[in-house]
Amino acid sequence: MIWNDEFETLPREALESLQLKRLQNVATRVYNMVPFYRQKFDAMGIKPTQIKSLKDLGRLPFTLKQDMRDNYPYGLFAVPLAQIVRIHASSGTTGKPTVVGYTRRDIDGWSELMARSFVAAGAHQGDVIHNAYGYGLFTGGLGAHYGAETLGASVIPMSGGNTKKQIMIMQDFGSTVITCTPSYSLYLAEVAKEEGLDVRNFKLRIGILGAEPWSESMRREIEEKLNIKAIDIYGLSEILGPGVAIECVEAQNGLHIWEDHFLPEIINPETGEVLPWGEKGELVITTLTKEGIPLIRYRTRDITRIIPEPCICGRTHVRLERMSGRSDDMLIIRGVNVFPSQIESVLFNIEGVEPHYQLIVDREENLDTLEIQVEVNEATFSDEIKVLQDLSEKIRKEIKDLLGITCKVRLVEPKTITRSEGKAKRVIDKRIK
Ligand code: DLL
Repeated sequence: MIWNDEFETLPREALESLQLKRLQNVATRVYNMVPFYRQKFDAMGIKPTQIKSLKDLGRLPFTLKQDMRDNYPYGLFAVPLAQIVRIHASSGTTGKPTVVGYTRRDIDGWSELMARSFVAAGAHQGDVIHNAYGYGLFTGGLGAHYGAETLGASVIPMSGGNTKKQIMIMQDFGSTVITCTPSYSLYLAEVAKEEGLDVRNFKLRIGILGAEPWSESMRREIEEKLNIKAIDIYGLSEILGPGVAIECVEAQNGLHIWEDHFLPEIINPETGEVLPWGEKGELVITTLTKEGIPLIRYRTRDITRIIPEPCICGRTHVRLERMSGRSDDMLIIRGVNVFPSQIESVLFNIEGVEPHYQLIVDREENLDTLEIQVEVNEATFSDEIKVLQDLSEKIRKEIKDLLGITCKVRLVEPKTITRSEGKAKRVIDKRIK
């Protein structure tokens, strides 16, 4: 099923000419309305009228998260505040939040993209969508909510937290779709089990999971534990919120980015050089239709590649490979680049290990150290010491083989690692004071 047949299956040529028209339009708007962009364009000696083909995108300036901070709170808005009907913000770890504003048309556009995303994930009218993304400044809750209503499904605005109640509602209300972070979906299953319930027997069919990096092995774990199809959804507040890209249920392999609204590029994060499609690097997105806060070549810091091959679902929009993580989450341990998701895929393929872990990075006598704390299941935990020793040795060896780094493994008792209701915190880097 496709929500917007006309746009989702546009032949490549028509899609690209639409993109060019929209790019020219957005460049003109930001040049006229946002002093930050006018200065940047002028400094680079480029006028919006000089954009003649999509290749000219490369002549436009990048936008960084820092630029949003520098223009806090409304400096990058391209319309007067009187036309903004919604404001969201992403908390970030340091300093002021990044603020985004939506016009009425932006909200309509976002709702449509979320409706498209739900349908791509296999949801439809008649579904009961249990929305456990947080409502508030975070875009997850309201973004999914409006999309679910636009789709015509019945949405339960649960928000995050209150896990036992979530489970009761999910069971009693017959929720068929769950929207939350992947880590929270596993937590829900775990708490249900403690309550003597098996989520596998609920009516849930689909999980639309995102807002944090996760691995293919974690997907298998979720699909098994909840008896659902787990679909990866990607987005970020700066660009839209949830619904920038999503996997289709037909292929479950790569996330279609809605190219009539977003222009993706992949760059080398070190040099800023644009890489050919298919190569891995940092995702850069230009918004083509947003009015409130259009962004030119926004550097997402997320690492992925573009999959240009056509998809079996019939959508013509390219796919992004599952995010490997953020370039700023990438750990450099004794010079080796490591993404937490790589460690996750090792852990989740090992028998006896539970899908809850944390990575502690530190420095001892000028040498980086990595400790992996991972929970083991009850049965394994009460096993003999020898069994536990063999298990941690196995993990250590597999990490060494895959990533070439030596680590310390600490097997911990079930349920000792803090559970998150939103984005999981996987890394504690003690080197950063
Ligand atoms: O997390 C929006 C969202 C809500 C997406 C609900 C999906 C579902 P922010 O809080 O601004 O917005 O965080 C955006 O989260 O740059 C990525 O690093 C990460 N992220 C989001 N989705 C995925 C995903 C929302 N599917 C940041 N896989 C992004 C990996 C993801 N990382």
